[in-house]
Amino acid sequence: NSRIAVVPGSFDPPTLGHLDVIRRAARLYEQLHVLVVHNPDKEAMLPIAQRLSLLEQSVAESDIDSDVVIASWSMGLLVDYAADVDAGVLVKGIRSQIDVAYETPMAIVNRHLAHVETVFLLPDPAHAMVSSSLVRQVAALGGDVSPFVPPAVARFLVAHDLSG
Ligand code: COD
Repeated sequence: NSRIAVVPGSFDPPTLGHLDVIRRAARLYEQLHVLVVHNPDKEAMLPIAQRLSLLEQSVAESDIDSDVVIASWSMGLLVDYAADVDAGVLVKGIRSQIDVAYETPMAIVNRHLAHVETVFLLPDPAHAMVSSSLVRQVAALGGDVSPFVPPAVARFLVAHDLSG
């Protein structure tokens, strides 16, 4: 179903760049699934349950008012989740040539595996340089992450002594 889309990511932690992609994808599709996927290539800062809770709060506190489901997936292929919820589209944000190089083979494999199309959204220039890894680094070194993350994430990082 091309009216149902999945926005997958590590969201460790969610950033304003993520929220921008979610906001714009929510305007394009009737139903959006924001999916926290464990990325085995990256060492995690936050447990999956915490990322889910921060995404819930961030979307609830934002101006996004459409049908957004927040879930996690560790049972196998991303396209298996898409099939479960009848989603025909994956939405990814593209910040740079590095993202293009990383995402292109995955998009092609996913189309072969399940006829799922991947749609790439270009970032809002205001948030184009923001990444979870940059936020983790600033937080670890005691910097102020509030310009880069939704208020709920900034509050959490400060409260847990992970920032500021
Ligand atoms: N502006 C715009 N977009 C952004 C920004 C920003 N500032 N920051 C991040 N994004 C985009 C990213 O490009 C990405 O599309 C999405 O937001 C999530 O980003 P991250 O960093 O949270 O997540 P990643 O890059 O670690 O994503 C990991 C996935 C698990 C989504 C990825 O590895 C994946 O699709 N895996 C599929 C597993 C699978 O089924 N494999 C087999 C077939 S390929």
